[in-house]
Parts: sequence; structure tokens; C-alpha cells
Amino acid sequence: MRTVDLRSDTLTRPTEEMRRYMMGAEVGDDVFAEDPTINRLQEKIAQLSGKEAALFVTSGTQGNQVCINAHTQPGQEIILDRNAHIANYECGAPAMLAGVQLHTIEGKNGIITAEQVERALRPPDDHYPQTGLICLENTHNRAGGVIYPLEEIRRISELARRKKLPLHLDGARLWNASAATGISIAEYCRYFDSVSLCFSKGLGAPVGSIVVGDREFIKRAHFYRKAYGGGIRQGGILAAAALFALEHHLPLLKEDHRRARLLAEGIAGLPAISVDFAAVQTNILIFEVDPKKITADALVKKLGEQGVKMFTFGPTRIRAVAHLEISDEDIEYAIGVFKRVL
Ligand code: TLP
Repeated sequence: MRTVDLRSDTLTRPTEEMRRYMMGAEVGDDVFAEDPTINRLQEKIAQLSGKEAALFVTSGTQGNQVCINAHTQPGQEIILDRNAHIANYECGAPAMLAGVQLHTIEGKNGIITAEQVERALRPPDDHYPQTGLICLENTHNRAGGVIYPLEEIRRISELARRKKLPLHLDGARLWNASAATGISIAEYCRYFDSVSLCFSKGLGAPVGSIVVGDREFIKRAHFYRKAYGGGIRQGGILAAAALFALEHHLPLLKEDHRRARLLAEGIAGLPAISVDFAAVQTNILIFEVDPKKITADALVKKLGEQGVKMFTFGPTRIRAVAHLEISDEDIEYAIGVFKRVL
């Protein structure tokens, strides 16, 4: 039986070519900033993002968390969308590690507006926790890979500057936003004080993320990376995978977007399924299931029995993610299984 694993773009395994490239990497001790391959990657991403400096970190979670700690003081709060990855899938780390609380607001498809952020700011009063940071997510995972409109980013950035508040972007899949819109990584990054980007999602590297910001910020982030166990010594082997991915896999992201849409089109007319096409913008497809006909859990189970793997994202929602290991034939097979099951 064919297996089509659409649970996440984190599932990709390094290709033979990537493994060979990793084997040849020059390495050194990165805690002493002496790993030439990590240094090369950091310089490349600093340049690509238009920021002064970059720091290689082990994961998207670590990237977000070192930034949160480097921006805030214990007792402060972070304003972010209720469905943000930081608020839902990072183990409560902002409270655990940085001692900050989350002030979540209800975004529309993951998009919070400047007006909403402004309303959530705390007045300077001894009773209130003080706002320490604003975080956005692009593309937005739980909203189904939705791209943050640049104009709204610009408005929130203006507000943040006016209020002297730092602005962080969880850009785990910023590559996808950039591939879909043609807006450069640098243009997206210029509105933020820090951005974290992942190599182990659509780009297909086995490990690794990076954070960017100004030199002084990255120095503080370096301190927290060490504190969080992220000083990985001869990590150049991993940075090599990221460099390989940037050269060979970045240009393929648009194919993932096309395949996610292909799947959406293939299942949209089926009984029990509804797809919001406006939200199918990149490599993630989230669709609704009519609970009167079938639950999301039951459908995921039935699909899984025929080799098509997906995640439930709530009682009536299912997520499917296209990635490097998914071909057009895999999507056709998945659509065929949907038709049989429903
Ligand atoms: N997301 C994973 C799961 O944690 C849900 C996935 O399968 O999509 N920011 C965003 C927007 C993410 O989607 C993820 C991973 C992260 C951060 C964390 O990255 P890692 O897993 O490298 O810590």
C-alpha cells in the first residue's frame, strides 16, 4: 500500500545529495563562533534578511523562545493571536523560561490588526502587567498557511515603533510567504526587530532554524541559546543541510503550494468536506468536516487505514501539508482514497 504522509512538512528526510553535502562540511566549535559553515550560513541569512546578524538555533521553538527572552522582562506580557504557534504548541515556554504571560487576541484567519493590538496595550498603571513584545506569525500555521498582508504588518510595525515596543515574527514558513507573493525575505523582515526562520519545514533540512536581528540583540539571543542548551559545538554538519536546502529546495516551494491547492480542489466537492479556498495560499490545507456526517477523528482514522496520513486540528478540522516528499501522484492517490472513504 502506498503511504502519503501529509501530517507535516517537518517529516521530510534529508536526501542522498543533502547527506553527501553535510558529510563534506567544514566544522569548528560554534560556542566559540568558530564553525565556518555555521558562520557562512549566519552571514548569508543576515544578508538575505537585511539584518545585521543571525544566529543558528536548533529549532523553531528555540528560535522563538530565545527571541522572547531577549526582548522581555519577567512579568511582562506578549500580545499575539490566539491561534499563534507560540501560544499553542510551545509548551508554555514563554512562562516557563522567560517568565512572561501571553495576552492573546482573536485574529481573523491568524491575522490580528494594528487596531486590535493597540486596544490590547496596557496603560502605564501599577496594577497592570506591562506589554513587553508583540508577535506575529507568517505564514500562519493554524489558519492553514495564510500569508500575513504586508500592509497590516507595516501598520503594526508603525504602532510598535510609536509605542517603543519590539516586534517579533515567527517566520517558520516565511519562505513560503515569500515564494507565494514574490515579496523578498528582506522586505518582510524590515518591519520586525527579530525574525525566526526554519530550515526543517518546507526546506527539508533535518534540523535547524535561525534568528535575525541587530548585532546587540543577537548577542543577547546567543546568551539565551546557550542557557537553553542550544550551544551545539560542531553544528556545521547541520548548517550545511540548511545551505543545501536554500540552494536546491527553496525554488521548489511553489510546487508544494500547487499540490496543496490540487488536493483542496480534489476533495472540495465531496460529501462532508468544506474548503475555504481563500485560506489555501501556500503548502498547508485545513478543511472542515461536517460532524453530522463524520467526525474529524473518524475520517483521519479511515484515511490512515489506506495510507493517507493527516492530523486533526480540532473536532471538525483536519490539516494536510504538502512537502518535498509529496508528488502529484501522491495527491491523486490521496484524492482517490477520500472518494472511496466518503
Ligand atoms: N510546527 C509543527 C507543529 O509544532 C505544529 C508543524 O507540524 O507544523 N512556528 C511555527 C509557525 C510552526 O509551525 C512550528 C512547527 C514552529 C514554530 C516550531 O518549530 P520546531 O518544531 O522546529 O520547534
